[in-house]
Amino acid sequence: MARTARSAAEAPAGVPRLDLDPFSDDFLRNPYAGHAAMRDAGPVVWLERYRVYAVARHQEVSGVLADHGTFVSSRGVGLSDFAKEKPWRPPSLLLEADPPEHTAARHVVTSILNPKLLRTLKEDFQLKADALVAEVAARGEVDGVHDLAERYPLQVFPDWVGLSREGRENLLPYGSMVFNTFGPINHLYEKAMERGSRAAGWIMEQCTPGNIEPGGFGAQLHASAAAAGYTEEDQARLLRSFLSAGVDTTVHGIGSALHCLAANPEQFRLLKDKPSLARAAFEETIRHASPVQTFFRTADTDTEVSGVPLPEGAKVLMFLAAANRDPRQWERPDEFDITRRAGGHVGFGFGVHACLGQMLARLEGECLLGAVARLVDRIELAGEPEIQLNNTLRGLERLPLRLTPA
Ligand code: HEM
Ligand code: OVM
Repeated sequence: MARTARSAAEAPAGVPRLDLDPFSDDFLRNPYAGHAAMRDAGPVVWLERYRVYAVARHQEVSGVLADHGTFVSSRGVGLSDFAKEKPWRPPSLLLEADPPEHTAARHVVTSILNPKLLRTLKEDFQLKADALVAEVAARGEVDGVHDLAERYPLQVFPDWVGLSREGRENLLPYGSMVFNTFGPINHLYEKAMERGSRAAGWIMEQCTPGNIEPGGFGAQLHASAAAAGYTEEDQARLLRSFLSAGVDTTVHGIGSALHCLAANPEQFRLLKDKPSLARAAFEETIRHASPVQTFFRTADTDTEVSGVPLPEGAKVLMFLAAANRDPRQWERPDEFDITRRAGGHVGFGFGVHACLGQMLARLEGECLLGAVARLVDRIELAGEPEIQLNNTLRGLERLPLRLTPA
């Protein structure tokens, strides 16, 4: 090895070192002190435990996201480096790909998933949200996670994709597994694998062209991919992305929104006075709660971030959630304020990999919160919320609520 070359796994000189474990139960339960410690230690820090670099300020997180040529996704967006370890499933053609292959796969999707198509969904999504919220509000004491945050996406999303009615209970365990596998092989990873592997068979079956309802998004995606020359196997892998990323994320987004509104009555009052704030309330939830907390990149060449040199092969952990509460970027970052301008948050990522489903996620959030604004008079916590631990996602397992119908 050349004298000056430093392997990616060695501790670098001059970079602040922290020994916190961002995938421990304690950290995942309350990540905010750890986020602040990383932001304040420097623009780039070294996490001893996993021998990775981390960025937690808004500027550096956005910078790494923007530089997709240096900080690649094709070596995996979790802790594992696909150049050194075999991925646990065939890599995503979207999330775990780089241009030009990634660009081609994005086009397959964006040619059918665009703002115009989404406008055609709005009426149906709103009717379903209104019916569900009216029914649940009449019951009084409910679990905001099970009765609203899970039920709504689990109704509208699989119908939109065109999945079979049977087996939909596999969607959440599969998503939970996928997001846990971006972290280290800890107890969360292992438990999720155990539960999710049973779901994986059903998921892959659903992804096979021909096994899906004609006319739905899934069938359109297959047609779009086939027209672009993708094999049946790759058509299935593209649809797999949507079944991986499309449910747990919105469940956690809606659950966190309900929690924030119950915990901040003055914000709920603002929303009730002006239900058209529903979309802004959901956006602020994504900033404030960041359902997707982290993703990694891998430096594909020797490089630097804000003057800190990084060697080829370095894994960089991007704390989207910490960037979304960086006081260098936001006023009163820890406050949930549905009237703030939350634009510029990185909760849906940024750059070429920015969330492909963000318009659908916003539509779900807007419809559900709009229904709550119009059909619920009071929303109160009726017990302690319980967090659901996941190596990548932040959200609730249980949210005891008392609802008073309007
Ligand atoms: C990508 C968050 C909902 C499909 C992403 C990324 C983030 C994210 C942070 C960027 C990944 C990266 O840079 O490596 C969220 C959040 C959601 C949400 C917070 C809900 C509140 C959805 C939904 C779908 C979806 C509903 C599907 C309908 C995808 C896909 C990608 C992606 C396919 C990969 C895009 C690419 O790599 O080019 N999402 N997402 N997401 N999301 Fe979402
Ligand atoms: C994918 C995928 C999986 C998980 C998350 C995600 C947030 C994408 O298979 O493409 O985006």
